[in-house]
Amino acid sequence: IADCLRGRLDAKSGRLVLGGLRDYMNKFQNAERIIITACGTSWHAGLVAEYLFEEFARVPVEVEYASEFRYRNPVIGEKDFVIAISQSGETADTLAAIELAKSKGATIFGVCNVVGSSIPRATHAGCYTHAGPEIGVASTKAFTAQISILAMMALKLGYQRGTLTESKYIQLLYELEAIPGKVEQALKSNDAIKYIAEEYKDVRNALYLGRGYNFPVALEGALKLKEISYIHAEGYPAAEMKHGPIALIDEEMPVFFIATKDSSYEKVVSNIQEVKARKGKVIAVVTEGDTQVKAIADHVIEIPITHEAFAPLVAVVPLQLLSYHIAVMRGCNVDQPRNLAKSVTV
Ligand code: F1P
Repeated sequence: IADCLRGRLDAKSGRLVLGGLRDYMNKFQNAERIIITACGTSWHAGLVAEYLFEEFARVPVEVEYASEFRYRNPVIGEKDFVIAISQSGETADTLAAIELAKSKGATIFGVCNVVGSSIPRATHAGCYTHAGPEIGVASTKAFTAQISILAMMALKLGYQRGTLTESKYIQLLYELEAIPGKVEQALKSNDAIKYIAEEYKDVRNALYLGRGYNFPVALEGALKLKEISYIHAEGYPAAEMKHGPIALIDEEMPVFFIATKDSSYEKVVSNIQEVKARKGKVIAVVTEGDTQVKAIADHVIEIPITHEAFAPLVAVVPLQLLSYHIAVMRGCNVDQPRNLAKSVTV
C-alpha cells in the first residue's frame, strides 16, 4: 500500500497525482456510469470501489464478473467509463470484457500490477498498482494495492465533481496516508491469529460476514480460505444471514465477522448475538478498544481505528494471515494451491 501511495499522494499539500488519468480526466469526470469488471479477488476490490465511487463522487457504478459480462449483450456505450482490474494483467475473461466494451465505444481504464502485461496494453489508460511481484497464486497485497488506487480515483473524482468539499477531501487524503502504519500495527496480531488458526484448522466449513464496506472483505476472507486451505467457506452480507445461511449455524460452524466500529456496528453486534444464540463460534475482527463484541465473541482480533471507507485495507490483513496459518498447519502449499493458476489465460 505504501508503494502504491508513494509519490501519488501528499495530504499536506492536497496533492493527488494519478498520471494514468491525466489524458482521460474529462471522460472520467463526465462519465454517466462507471462499470467495473474483473475476476476473483480483483472483483472484490471492484465491489469496495463501488461503495467508494458512489459515496464520494455520486456516480452510478456497476460491478460485474468479466466472465459474465463478456458472454452477454450488455448495454454499454460512449458515456461509460470502464475500469478493468487485474493483478496479472493476463486474465482472459477480463481481456475479453475489455475488447467488448471497447467495441461499443466505452473508455477503458486498467488497474493492473504487472507492468507491460496484456491488459494495460489493451486499455486506453491506466494505473499500475506497484504492489511488487505476487509470489503466490492467491492475490493478497495486490488486493490492498488495487483498493488504494481505486480509493484515490474516487477521492479525485469526488473533488473534481464537487461532491467532496476541499476540507473533506484533504481529511480523507490524510486518512488514506495513515493506512500503511495501521496495516503494520494490524500485523502485530500475528501470534493471536496463529492461536486462532490452531483452534479452527480442522473445520470443514466457515462463514464470513460483514456489512457495508466490510461486505467485500467477508467475500475476500472466504475466498482466501478456500483458495489456500481447501476449506469450504462462504462470504455474505451480514444482513443476508437471516435469508438462508442462518440455517447452517450450529456449534460446529465458525463465523468470522468483520465488526469494526462504523455506521453498521450496532447491527453487526446484533448479527453476532444471533449466531451466539445458535451456539455458533464467533471470531471477530474489531476496532481496538472494542468492548461490546469482545464480551460475546469467542475470539477477537483488534485492528486500529480507521475511517470506514478505508477499513477494508486494514481489516482484510488478519483474514489473509488466518488463511495462511490454517493452510500451513494443514500442510497445504500456500504459494501454489492445487488447481489454481497465477494467470487464468483460458
Ligand atoms: C484473478 C484471479 C485471482 C486469484 C487467482 C486466479 O486474477 O481470480 O484473484 O487469486 O490467482 O485469478 P487477476 O485478473 O487479478 O490476475
